[in-house]
Amino acid sequence: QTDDFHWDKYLEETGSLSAPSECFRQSEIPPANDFKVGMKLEAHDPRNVTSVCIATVIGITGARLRLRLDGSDNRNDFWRLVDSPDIQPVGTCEKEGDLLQPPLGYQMNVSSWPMFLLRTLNGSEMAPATFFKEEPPKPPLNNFKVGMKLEAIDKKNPYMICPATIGNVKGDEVHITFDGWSGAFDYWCKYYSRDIFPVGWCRLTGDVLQPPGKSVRIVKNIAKTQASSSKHSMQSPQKTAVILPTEQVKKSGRTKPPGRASVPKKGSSLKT
Ligand code: MLZ
Repeated sequence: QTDDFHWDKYLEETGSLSAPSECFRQSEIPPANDFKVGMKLEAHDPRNVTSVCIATVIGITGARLRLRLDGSDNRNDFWRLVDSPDIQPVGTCEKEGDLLQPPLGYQMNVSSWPMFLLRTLNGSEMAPATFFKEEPPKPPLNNFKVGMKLEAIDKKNPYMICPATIGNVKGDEVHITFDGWSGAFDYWCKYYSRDIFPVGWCRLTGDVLQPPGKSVRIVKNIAKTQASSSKHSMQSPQKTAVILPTEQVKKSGRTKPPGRASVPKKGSSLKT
């Protein structure tokens, strides 16, 4: 990675604050990731959450596992934290009197499932129970404020954790806006979502933090031009953002340029 992104510098440059770690449903000290590639475990099928399947650890990234359901294809991999309630040691399902299910999109005839299961588990390395960590508790209240910085999973590219800003807060939900990406990847989630992390999470876990996109929001500070009619200096970046191309846009050799890397035409929407 050529871009080297540093939160300290970035927070200073953008004059912003990071969301306190108590706001998140994450351990203050990230859980250790002891899993190894090839280990098997039980996981809820992300496409059919009521069924529990056998999954194989395909990759390790920070405190997360890249998982693939046994009997499924390689186009539906998913990522889970080692303290996710969606994963458990092999044998848990049976102990609870349930049956392991074939994944949605099981590639063979269902009649072959029991034998497939037997074969896939036979001689495989199963992740020990001690590797699975307990999910941290929900913080009691939504303490996020507009403008706070954080690290968040890009749901369209779930292997990516990216710098983000709280764009809006409504009840127990927060609007996650990705820095430098003009809205295309933004989403609403619960304040206690497991997909959002405090600033510094990736550095602590060894996961990869993507640099912000190149589409820079120039935020007009209304508070500066209109004396001080408002008590709140923290302005929602969404409302006054004008997106301009930066030097890096010209330099970068991206295959897909970030959307709207130009001053939008009058009447055109900033949201992508
Ligand atoms: N392939 C895409 C990734 C965009 C990721 C944005 N994350 C907020 C691109 O480079 O355009």
